[in-house]
Amino acid sequence: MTERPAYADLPGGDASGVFGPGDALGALNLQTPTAIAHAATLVREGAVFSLNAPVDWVDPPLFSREQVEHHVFTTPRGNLDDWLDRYYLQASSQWDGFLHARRPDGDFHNRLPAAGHGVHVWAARGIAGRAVLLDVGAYLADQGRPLHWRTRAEITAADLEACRAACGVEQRAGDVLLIRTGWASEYERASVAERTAVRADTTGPGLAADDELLAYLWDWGVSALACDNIAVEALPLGPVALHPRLIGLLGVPLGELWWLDELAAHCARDGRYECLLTSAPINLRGGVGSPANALALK
Ligand code: UVW
Repeated sequence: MTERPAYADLPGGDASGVFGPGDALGALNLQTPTAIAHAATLVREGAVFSLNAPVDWVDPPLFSREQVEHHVFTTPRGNLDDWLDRYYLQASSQWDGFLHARRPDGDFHNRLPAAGHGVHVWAARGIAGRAVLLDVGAYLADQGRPLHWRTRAEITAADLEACRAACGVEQRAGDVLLIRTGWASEYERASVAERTAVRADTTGPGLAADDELLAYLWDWGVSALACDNIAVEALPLGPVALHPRLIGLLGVPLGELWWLDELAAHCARDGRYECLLTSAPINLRGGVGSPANALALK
């Protein structure tokens, strides 16, 4: 791979063409065989963590989605089979694909037509590599700046860097960055009334949508980013949102609503905030998003 330009050298923060004119993998290109082989060396105990909340976990569903319905039927040979009605692919732990958010100028990532994208492109290769877990919620609480899951707060590049340094974990190109805000833990504990209130008002903490944040992620070489909150970025959105720039301009897949608690607890216990991560996006031609199907291994 040719040398990747620094964020400051990307015109307008646009990574179009960096990985080639027809490329639909974006930052996933940084998950090179060398990076993946290194990530495999991080599996030392055989501990496996599912990072997937249940399909029907968010209840009532957000953003005018309807609740999934699971049906089971008996086949003519007497076996059981099942199907889902109203299975919104982005309703629980999921990836936003490159069709989910356009660039600020309305094009899709790398200026490809819609037909050039789709989660099937990612499914064909899979997502794998070293993941770094930053438990920013715990870190900021220790600093006397706790996040509240129903209050808007911006997590800055400086916060991420301070948390990373405190964890003693290095940056490597190709890393999948996992950011725990604590939102998912609070949602898991919430009453029906509190969950219903979330559907009406999704206000909550998330990443700041500014150039420092974009530069931090790009210059690190983050190949994908997943958080335990609703939309990665702070809600409600500010005047300039992160999605069009992270997905549309930089080509970084965004994971939302990931379940990171057991992994975070394990990292806190052994002091190792890195692991092997695998994720198998659904092989859906033209898919806009995908269930995460993500595992962390240590
Ligand atoms: C935004 O697009 C801001 O959020 P989501 O990915 O959850 O739809």
